[in-house]
Amino acid sequence: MTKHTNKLIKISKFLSKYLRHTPFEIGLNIDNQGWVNIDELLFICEKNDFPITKLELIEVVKSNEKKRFSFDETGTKIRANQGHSIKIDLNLIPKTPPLILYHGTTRQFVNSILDQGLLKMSRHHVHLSTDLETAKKVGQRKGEPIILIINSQLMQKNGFIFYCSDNEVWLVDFVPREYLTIFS
Ligand code: HQG
Repeated sequence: MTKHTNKLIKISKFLSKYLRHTPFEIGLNIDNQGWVNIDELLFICEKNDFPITKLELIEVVKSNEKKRFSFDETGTKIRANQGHSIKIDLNLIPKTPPLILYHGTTRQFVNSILDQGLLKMSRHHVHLSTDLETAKKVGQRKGEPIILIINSQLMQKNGFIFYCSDNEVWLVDFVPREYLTIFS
């Protein structure tokens, strides 16, 4: 991995932490829709011994493989597209999901999930994907991956509301166990 790629990954991790979870830890002002002023962010990064240039920030937003971040239409603010644990309102609009969705998890959680259903834990929503590959990658982060199939069509029919973030992550409050099947 080149030094440059390595830096971009570090920036992405830094932004994920502070734009989703702990902005106040470094004194970052975040509005109720998750937006942070870019100049203020760059200033605060510098103050916290993590200097970033505007060009690097633009490159991270553009090249991020999961499109984790967006600039606003004025180009003066940035936010994470999903994954927050702090209370913000992304103004998500309910959307009809595909017939099925996937959730990647780890073997150690499976019994509990099949018992309690899928819970959002510390995030705002349960995160689901349209493709197996993404689910597998998510599951692999914490151990042996297990993929669950969610009968999203039936859930929607039964009144559950689905949202889709700007970076195509499907979101729902809760998935009761009766809508879950183990894929692998
Ligand atoms: C598990 C990454 C026991 C759930 C990814 C997961 C994703 C249960 C963990 C995004 C449970 C929560 C989110 C239950 C759920 N009993 N365990 N009843 N219900 N769980 O990190 O979905 O790279 O909050 O299976 O790509 O893993 O950060 O959620 O393992 O899109 O952009 O509880 O984070 O995106 O873990 O990952 P997380 P997640 P980024």
